[in-house]
Amino acid sequence: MSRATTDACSLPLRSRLCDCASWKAVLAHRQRIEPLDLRAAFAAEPGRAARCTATGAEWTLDWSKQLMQPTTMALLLELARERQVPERFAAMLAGARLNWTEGRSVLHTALRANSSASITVDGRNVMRDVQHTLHRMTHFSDAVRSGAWIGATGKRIRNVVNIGIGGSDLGPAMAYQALQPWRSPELSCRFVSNVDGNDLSMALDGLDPEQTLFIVCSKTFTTQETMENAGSARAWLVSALGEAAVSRHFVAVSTNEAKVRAFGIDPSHMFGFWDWVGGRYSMDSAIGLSTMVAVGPDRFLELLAGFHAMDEHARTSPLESNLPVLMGMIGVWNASVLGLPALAVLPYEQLLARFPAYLQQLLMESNGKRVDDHGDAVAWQTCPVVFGEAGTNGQHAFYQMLHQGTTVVPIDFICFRTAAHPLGRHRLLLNANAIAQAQAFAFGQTSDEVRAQGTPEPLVPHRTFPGNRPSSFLWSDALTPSTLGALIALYEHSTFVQGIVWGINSFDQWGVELGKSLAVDVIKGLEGRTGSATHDSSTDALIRALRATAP
Ligand code: G6Q
Repeated sequence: MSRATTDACSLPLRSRLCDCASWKAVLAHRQRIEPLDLRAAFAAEPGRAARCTATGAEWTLDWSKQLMQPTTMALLLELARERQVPERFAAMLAGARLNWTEGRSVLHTALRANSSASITVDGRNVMRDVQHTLHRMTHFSDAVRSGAWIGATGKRIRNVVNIGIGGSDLGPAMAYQALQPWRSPELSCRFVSNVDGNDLSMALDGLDPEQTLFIVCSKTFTTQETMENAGSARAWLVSALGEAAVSRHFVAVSTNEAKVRAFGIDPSHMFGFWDWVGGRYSMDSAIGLSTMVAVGPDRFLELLAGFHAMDEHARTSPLESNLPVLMGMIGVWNASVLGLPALAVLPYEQLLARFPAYLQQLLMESNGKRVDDHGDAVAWQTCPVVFGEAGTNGQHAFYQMLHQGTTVVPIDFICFRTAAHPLGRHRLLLNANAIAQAQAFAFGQTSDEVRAQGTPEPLVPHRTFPGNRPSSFLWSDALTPSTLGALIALYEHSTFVQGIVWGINSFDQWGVELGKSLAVDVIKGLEGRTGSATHDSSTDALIRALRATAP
């Protein structure tokens, strides 16, 4: 995206999408090009794959199998321009308060910016704070990895338990799995998030308290699940090693020093971040401490460099070859113009098995919104339902529906040319499956082709594949800390692009609040502290049924 000044945006109010000439042009275009047929599109344009392939930050995107005609993307990019996507992106990088419903800047890009950069929020250069925290994380990680940091009884730390939830869990848990080839064999990490005690019990199973370090990750340090888990973990440790051991076995990642201190963690063992880092955009902040301990500071810096490479690609590339813009506009086309309700993310890489879950939060918490900046209900579909599974497991589970079901589900395939493991033909077979699946989704198999195979007539409809199921194919040479960072930033920024086009705030999450606040009263009910019915009849009946002690 070209450089622009923050002045180009008048925050927070934007024009309504439905008033944009380019949006009307996109809708009119859609009417003209129905029905969309990928076999015909490929036959008519031999260079389609080359035209619809772009590269940046070690990633290549082939979007030729999207349901688009040769002129479609140009119209979508015109829409991106009219919505001021490049200007808004520049404003975000510069610290504008794009998260206007919470009055916050959106500066996760500062977490991986060059140390020499100057990014100012309220007159303070945040890069100094970022570098200071990175330095402290490095020092601490080195100490744990080398054995210089010892537990209360003098033993080395062998197990790290990350306690957090949502943005304070999904990123580190995903990255720990993705970066297994780089993790220290001397240390293992476990992740606890659910308030269900089974989660903590399973994580603690077999651990030696003397060799276990807990990292309590909570921006607010008030989150119910995390505080309950941290309290129980603390009790587990204290029962084995005594109260004095807490300071050697607990550290915190938070913005809330007072609460961290009250929990009994020395603030010198607290790693800070800032209100301009949203939870689901925080795995490259101190929330990534478990990642750094596992893979070491050098690999963590490579991860950050990968994020930054994609930030730079997004900032400097023309829209026509800008991966986050292309992916963002493909998502707008599929969800809001074609009305397709879901997105399947299919990493053909077992190390990315947790990536779909990570993306569910990133995309659905960011853009699962129904009102625009004006407070008006939007008249188009915003965020799709995101789901996925590592290939090839998904093929033997839900692909049947993707191929022949009544709902068309767009797909993102993610692949790597090489594997970190040395196992024979496994990678070749894996990638062959990914390529063939993309082919099958796009082109299907006509009933005439099925007949020509000698299929009995009654079976022909059952063995026919409609095709025209759109997909993008994202690939890189190898999964490394750097390509992982770039991949995450790619989805962060394509999510951003969509939010800007839709005119919604991608950075708040008010939709998670109601259930939390209602739970306060339900807890009282389950504890038997409310007498008469105060809820609807269903809620009251459920409280009576699930009360810990029968009334
Ligand atoms: C993410 C959300 C949310 C948050 C969790 C944990 O963008 O804000 O998922 O990360 O609710 O919050 P704490 O880190 O404050 O415990």
